Amino acid sequence: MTATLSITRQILDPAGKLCGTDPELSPEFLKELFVHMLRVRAVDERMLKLQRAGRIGFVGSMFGLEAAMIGSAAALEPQDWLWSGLREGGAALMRGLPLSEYIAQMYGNGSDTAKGRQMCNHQQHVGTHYPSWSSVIGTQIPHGVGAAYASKLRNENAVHAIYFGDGATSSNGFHSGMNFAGVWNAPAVFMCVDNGWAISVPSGHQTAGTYVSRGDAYGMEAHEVDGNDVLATFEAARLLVERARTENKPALLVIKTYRMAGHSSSDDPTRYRDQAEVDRWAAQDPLDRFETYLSSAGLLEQGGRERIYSELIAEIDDESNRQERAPKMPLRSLVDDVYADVPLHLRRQYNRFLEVSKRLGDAQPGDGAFPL
Ligand SMILES: Cc1ncc(C[n+]2csc(CCOP(=O)(O)OP(=O)(O)O)c2C)c(N)n1
Ligand SMILES: [Mg+2]
Repeated sequence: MTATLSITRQILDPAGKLCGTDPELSPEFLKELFVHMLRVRAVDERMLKLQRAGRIGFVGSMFGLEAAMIGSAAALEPQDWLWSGLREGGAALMRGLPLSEYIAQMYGNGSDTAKGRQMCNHQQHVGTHYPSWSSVIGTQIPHGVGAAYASKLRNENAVHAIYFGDGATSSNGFHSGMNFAGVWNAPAVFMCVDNGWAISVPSGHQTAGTYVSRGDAYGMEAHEVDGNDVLATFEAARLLVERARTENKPALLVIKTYRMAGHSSSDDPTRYRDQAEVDRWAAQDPLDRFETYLSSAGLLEQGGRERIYSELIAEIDDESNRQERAPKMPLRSLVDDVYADVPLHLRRQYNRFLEVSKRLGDAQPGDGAFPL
């Protein structure tokens, strides 16, 4: 029987002071973590503004979750996989999803690698092992476990980090995925991002027990960390990821944090939660906490955060402008990729659609080349 790992719930207290063992990470790595966290916030802020301005369709906010996603995903190696729940786009950017592809997907334009077939804000990236994710809660969990088992059989030395929210712990996928991972000893780390809410359902309503106790139920080690503490989250994820890699031991990490904004750009959280609760969590802001720590360690100069933030915003604005001007996806992509020869009923539908788009002035140059 392997010994339980020694994992601390908190390393930085909400005031940014060291309260656990210093993980002694290099100054470069610490600064990188901070920039990645700031990028998440900057992307979030800009995408929400674009959505409010009617330029893009939908945004699932990452506000408040910066330490949870960056800290945990920073523990992954390039050969590892990240199976997204709903809000790990910022972690994907850190792992190499190009900002241009991220924003192209937001616009669903001609550069979108999903060809506009996914819902807005549902990115994917082959190069960094970031599979396209589904809005259907919990479906990524058994997919990730199956892929983790395949990696084990192929000796790929890859760990699969499977992200999901507190709400997803009530899905079939969660239970069957955890069970198979335990039975198969799959190299999977289950990242349960408990952000307080599943749309309007508080996280305390998903189970009469605790999330961390679910590990026991499926024969795997489980820990809870303060998800607003990037150092504690990173350290915990690092230990569990390395054990999964070296011993094929799955594990559950409950990352306790708070979704500061609405569930999505379509939600109004003031209808179901108190401002006092939001204010309590604002006082634990993961970026403020880490900024204080870095400043006191002499790793961030005065005004450093503002400087980095405005550089990130400039880069995002520049890319958003480019993607807004990019050509649209050709209409014929509607009937591409499924049949070698487009069948008659789809040709008819396509031709009717082409007529409508011509009438509305939406047809792109070249679209007319395809009436069949
Ligand atoms: C199977 C299924 N049921 C319901 C929904 C509607 N739905 C979308 S997101 C969501 C809540 C998800 O909460 P959680 O897992 O905590 O993730 P979070 O949004 O907090 O990141 C629900 C119920 C869905 N998409 N899929
Ligand atoms: Mg949630």
